[in-house]
Amino acid sequence: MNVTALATSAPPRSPLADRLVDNLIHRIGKDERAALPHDWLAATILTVRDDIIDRWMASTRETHAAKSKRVYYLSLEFLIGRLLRDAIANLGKNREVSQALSQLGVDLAEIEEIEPDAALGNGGLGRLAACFMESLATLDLPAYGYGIRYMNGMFRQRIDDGWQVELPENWLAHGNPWEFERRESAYFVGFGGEVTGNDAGQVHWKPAEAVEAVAVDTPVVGWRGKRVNTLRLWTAVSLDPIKLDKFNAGDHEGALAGQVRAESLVRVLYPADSTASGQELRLRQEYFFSSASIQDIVRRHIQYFGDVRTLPDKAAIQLNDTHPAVSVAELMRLLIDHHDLAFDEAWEITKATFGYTNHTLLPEALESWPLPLFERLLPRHMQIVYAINARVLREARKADGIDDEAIGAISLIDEGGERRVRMANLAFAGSHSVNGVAALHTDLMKQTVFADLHKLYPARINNKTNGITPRRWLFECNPGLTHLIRDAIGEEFLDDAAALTALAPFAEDAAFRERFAEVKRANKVALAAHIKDRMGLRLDPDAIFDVQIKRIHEYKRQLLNIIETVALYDQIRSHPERNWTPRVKLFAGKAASSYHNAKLIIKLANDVARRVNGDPSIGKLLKVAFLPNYNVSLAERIVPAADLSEQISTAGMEASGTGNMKFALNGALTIGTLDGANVEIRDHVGDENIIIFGLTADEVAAKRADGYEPRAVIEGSRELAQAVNAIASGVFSPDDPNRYQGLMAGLYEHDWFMVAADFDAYAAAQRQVDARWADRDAWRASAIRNVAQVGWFSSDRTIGEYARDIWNVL
Ligand code: 26Q
Repeated sequence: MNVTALATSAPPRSPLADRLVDNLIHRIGKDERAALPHDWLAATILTVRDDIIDRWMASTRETHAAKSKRVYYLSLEFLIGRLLRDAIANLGKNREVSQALSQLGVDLAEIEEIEPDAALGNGGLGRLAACFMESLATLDLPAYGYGIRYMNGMFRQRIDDGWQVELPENWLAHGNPWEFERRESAYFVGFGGEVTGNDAGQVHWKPAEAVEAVAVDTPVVGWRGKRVNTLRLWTAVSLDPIKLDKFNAGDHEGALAGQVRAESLVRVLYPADSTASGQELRLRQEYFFSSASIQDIVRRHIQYFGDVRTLPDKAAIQLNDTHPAVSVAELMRLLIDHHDLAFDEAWEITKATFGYTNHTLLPEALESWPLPLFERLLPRHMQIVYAINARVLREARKADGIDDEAIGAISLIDEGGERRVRMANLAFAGSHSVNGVAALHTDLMKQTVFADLHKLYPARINNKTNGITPRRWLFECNPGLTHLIRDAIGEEFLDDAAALTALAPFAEDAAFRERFAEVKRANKVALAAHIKDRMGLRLDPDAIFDVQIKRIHEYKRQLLNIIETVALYDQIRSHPERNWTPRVKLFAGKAASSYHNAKLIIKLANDVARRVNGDPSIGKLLKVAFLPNYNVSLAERIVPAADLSEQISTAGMEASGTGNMKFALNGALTIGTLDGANVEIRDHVGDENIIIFGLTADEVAAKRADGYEPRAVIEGSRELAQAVNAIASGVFSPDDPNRYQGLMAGLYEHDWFMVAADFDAYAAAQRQVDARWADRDAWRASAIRNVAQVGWFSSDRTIGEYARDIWNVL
């Protein structure tokens, strides 16, 4: 080698860099010079995936050898987001991968950014399923997630002139290197048709149509790569392949009709949250994935253990809300019709196998299906539901203190008006455990929706307060804070989030507070740069970043926040001489496409933003932004940069909330009502480190019962009346002055969500926030105490409780 060659040669490549290039060439078909960022992303995923596969197979072998009980998490939603950073971090290969890529002139952070955000879910329930999958692998529990491989996930949101526009999402456009199609794991799923019986009492269901469900597997890596579990998502294939006779006769559409029909099952996620949209296709989706999953579980059990009667000893199936509740009838069908068990024995096995998690008490979100639809689509399951109902109602008749009214509430069939199948009652009856997702929510389940079922089966309802994975929601999204914590208290918290309590004394350490503030400021600067880049809006990183990001829903009360923002704007203009605290109000979230008021609230946030941001008399004191297309990746940017977390639902309506936990873990203070998990967050961080306001759930119920009169409340509050009237009269919508008249009239006329009732308390709490912010040391100390005290809200803790109390796998 001559001197010139020596001088210009690149540093030697690591073995990993060589593997990356090898994958780029042989699996992507590009050389280094031709590779685009997407090619590098795919090559990196394939390279990391190779390491994962070895552990994946080892995990499966171990489970098999130990004859372990398996956990099955059935969910119509898995909001997993991007997977590369998570996989690299959990394998502990951050430095190795980024160095190898940089030897190839590629920036890891840049390619991570172009990975599509897998949004196979709407919101909290779907994200919870994703956190649970990660914690199951972390706790080394053999577990499978079962769901649907939607071709189009949650819609992309564009904001056009302030209005939400829904665009199709296309996460599979560049292929998906994470997934493995398993053609051999395929099942028939039938719909409709007829049920016949013979003299021996055997029942035969002959469906009118059928599709094939094919498994597509994605590995889920636990912390430190200990275990790799499987997320098995079903896709649909037509049973009659392309009809060549039709195709040759020129009927191209007819030839493909079967595949198109099958594909419609997995085409798109229902973009509804907290409402049950009663479309037939939704019920078809629910049965499609339930049937395939239950068939797969039973097949695996027989293969490994031989006898279907030992199923509850070796399988625990958790129903994520009622969306998979038809699984109860499906397992009964398989046990009775295919495995020749008697009803009673099948019923005991079924109950011992299933657990059901409830995520909402909102009546409009409780799933029920018109009986004629259910019967037409699933005639055999309808018979089984009737048989289950007969059994449950017999037990109810025998029990003490259950009157006719209670019988009506316990029945799986709603007889009030058009008859409907109640999926929550089916799930409740078919499970040995029914859990709520926060302490308050579980109490309310016992008192309201499930009061009579609870009386009949008093040992069934239990609480499992939600959690979040600290890997994604601290280590990966906030490396600055993670390093700071590690410097202060060592590494134990990396494996046990509860060990974060060791950070508490550092709230009293002035030097630590200073470093903590620097980390937060850097996160705010980064978010501000992102917003400047995307929206052209300049934000002051020294202002309070006050954040409300979640699905847009009236019960979550974005409207309360916006009205208070308007009131504050008014106050600042009227009293510019006062010592106002600079604030940035950040909103993000999607509205269900059919939810008129939610979409109007998005428009209002944008109208207020335009007006406030363009008012020179306000300057830096107040800025408002609605960030488009909220998703997991955007949350990962926003959460670490927040100072104040808005958790302001009408008390009794938010089952838990999990965003509240993410913010507290990243050192934001919560302003919130005593709703959902806020109650337990307060218990952990202490009253002095959270700002609680407003009516309690009991007070809300009492006010409703007493006849609430919002008009009097609005007229009794000058600030509120002024803000509401300004919005109603078109101050923020000069192009269409009547735009918000209806929305504001709703507040005067009924105010279902008690915005007016809580307004003054909320506004006062916000001024308390200002006062606290003024004492920056005290604020930072509170923020540090939040970080220190919310390790309990790790999904590892939650999954540990499910494993011990419900699944019996610990
Ligand atoms: C039902 C039928 C038809 C179409 C759609 C639906 C549907 C889909 C999704 C109904 C509800 C959902 C989602 C509910 C949800 O996300 N609930 C949230 O669950 C979180 C995890 O437990 C809680 O923290 C939140 O409080 C709760 O709102």
